[in-house]
Amino acid sequence: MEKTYIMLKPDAVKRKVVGNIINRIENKGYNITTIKMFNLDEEILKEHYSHLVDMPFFPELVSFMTSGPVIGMIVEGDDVVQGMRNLMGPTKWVEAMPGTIRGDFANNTTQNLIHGSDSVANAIIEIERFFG
Ligand code: DAT
Ligand code: MG
Repeated sequence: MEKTYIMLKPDAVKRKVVGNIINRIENKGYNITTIKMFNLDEEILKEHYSHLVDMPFFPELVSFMTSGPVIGMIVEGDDVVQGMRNLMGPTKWVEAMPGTIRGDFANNTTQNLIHGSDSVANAIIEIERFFG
């Protein structure tokens, strides 16, 4: 069964929409097999967002992602990597259609509520990074 790494970001926790987002994942029929709440630091974010460290918004991204706890999950299902990306909606909130998580809740590109692995290969790396 395919696995993906999902992380509910600090805004999802602060806004109390964790239950709503988990409902969507469960309603879709995916299985949450592991879940934990924890805090990120700059070191792990430089790894996790290594493709973005040179972007002008990286300091803002670190500041946001360390502003409160996140909820990390392993989610399993057929084609779950692409399926979760579909449920999330695209990175930019303004491009995310209503009905998607980002489309329904985000009004800012950095504070977009949820992370999901973008490929099966990255899912394996991210699950190892956050769950060891
Ligand atoms: P995704 O989270 O959809 O996989 P990504 O990996 O390109 O997108 O970027 C990781 C996070 O960085 C993204 O969820 C929010 C932030 N980010 C990306 N591009 C941004 C931008 N142009 N301005 C502000 N924040 C951005
Ligand atoms: Mg990404």
